[in-house]
Amino acid sequence: MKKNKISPVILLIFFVGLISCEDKKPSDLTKENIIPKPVSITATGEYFTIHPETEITYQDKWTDLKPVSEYLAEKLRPATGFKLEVKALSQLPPAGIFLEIVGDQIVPEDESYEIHITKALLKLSAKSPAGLIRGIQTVRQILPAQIEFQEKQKGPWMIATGKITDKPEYSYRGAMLDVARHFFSVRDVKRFIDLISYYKINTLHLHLTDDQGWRIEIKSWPKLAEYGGTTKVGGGPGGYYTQDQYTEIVNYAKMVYVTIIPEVDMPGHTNAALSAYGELNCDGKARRIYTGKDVGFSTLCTRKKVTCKFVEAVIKELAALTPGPYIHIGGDESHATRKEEYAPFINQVLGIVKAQGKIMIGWDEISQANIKSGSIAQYWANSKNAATAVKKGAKIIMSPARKMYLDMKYDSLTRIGQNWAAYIDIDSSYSWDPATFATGISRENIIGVEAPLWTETITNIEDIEYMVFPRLPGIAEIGWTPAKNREWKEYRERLAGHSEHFKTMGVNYYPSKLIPWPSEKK
Ligand code: TNX
Repeated sequence: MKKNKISPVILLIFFVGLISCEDKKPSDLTKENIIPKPVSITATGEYFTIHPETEITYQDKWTDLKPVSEYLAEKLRPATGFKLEVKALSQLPPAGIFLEIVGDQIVPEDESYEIHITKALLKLSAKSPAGLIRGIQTVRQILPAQIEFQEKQKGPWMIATGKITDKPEYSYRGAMLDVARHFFSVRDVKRFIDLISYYKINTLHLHLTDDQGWRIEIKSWPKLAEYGGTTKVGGGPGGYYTQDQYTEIVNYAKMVYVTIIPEVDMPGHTNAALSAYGELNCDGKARRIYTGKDVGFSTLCTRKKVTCKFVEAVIKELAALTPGPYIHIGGDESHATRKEEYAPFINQVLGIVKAQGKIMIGWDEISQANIKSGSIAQYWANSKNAATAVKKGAKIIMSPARKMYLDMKYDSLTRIGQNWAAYIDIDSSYSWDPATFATGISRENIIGVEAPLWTETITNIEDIEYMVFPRLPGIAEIGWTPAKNREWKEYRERLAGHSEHFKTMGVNYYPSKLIPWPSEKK
């Protein structure tokens, strides 16, 4: 009798078929597209899987880890559809996801972290909750991009095994949003925080006042917001944050260890205040509300007593709303201020900020004043100013306009934005080193980098995203990854891999031709 034998060839085809029909399994952790690039990654060639029964546990002796663990669970629940229970434990579990603080005490400013991934356990260790939050962003990036969808997806949810060790180069990694030229809702600002924190940005500077609008309620000077906040560039309704709404933003940012820095720009860029209170003008007459785009025409009357009272009241209320260490006082483009009055005014403001227990930040022009160690100058245009600030002992935030300004067009065809500093495509935005950029400013003088988004031409969150992405991930990497570990050609590939994440997060991004996006985006 002839046996019914299956030919080995058919068997082989069957198995190959089986393998290729299987979902793609990650096996090499070093191949993941992580931005900013971590310090070191080693791969062990297997994979960890998040299951319906996976629990997120944390060391029970640190109550601060509960909200951090909940944050991770909330990020993973929608797409997985799993329960992902969060529990405190006294010791390392055999399986699941575990968050721990290494050492006997929390070191709040230390953002380093380690992720140890084995088949059964994903262990995230750091010296602070902030470090754990940064590590969580890495975990999100090494999961399939579908994890960012808000509806349940098929999965599976696998992560390649191995170890990631990471820490930031600069302690200050910021983004700035101008909510004065156009006003953006609390919801928009929260979305902005979600997106920047995904790339380990840890500071959000809000440009709260300018000629076109005053956007923060000041209870002792109520017309600032009520009148000064009525409109915006181009006219139409403006808006402002009540102190409660502002606190909502501060608390939302705190959850992801992002510090909010409020900026009230003075003595220039103050037409909104000058329209709300006539007495702040030297001639005592209230200015008309302004809806244009010019700069440099307005000034507080710096020699009046009432101006000093105004500054004191505003800084006092702002400081009370600000758990972070910094208050930004602007100080840029004060072309309408008498030259001999500018520096004494900034000196006075510095005293007021200090009296509130805060550190003063100002744009690089403040180097003309008696700033000393403890103050921070934000370099945007004039490297001589910044170098002077360094000589006076101040630290520097690097925001050179021709590299960092997110309102600059990508190229001449960009529909929105400006081009006075440069056209900035992704290569130019990425390929530079803050520590060697300007003479007189070296690594030890720099606390970090910040990318400002001015909004004269930007009116809604879709346009914000279009200007911010995909430049911001590169800027975040400049702040996080040492210059010697960064290389444009390699970065370009990694960024291409992030288009998946942009899509699942619903980010409206500019598909620069310089990036080898996966084919459908070309
Ligand atoms: C310069 S940067 C400004 C802003 C404008 C921006 C537009 C700085 C300190 N001042 O007032 O919005 O250019 O790109």
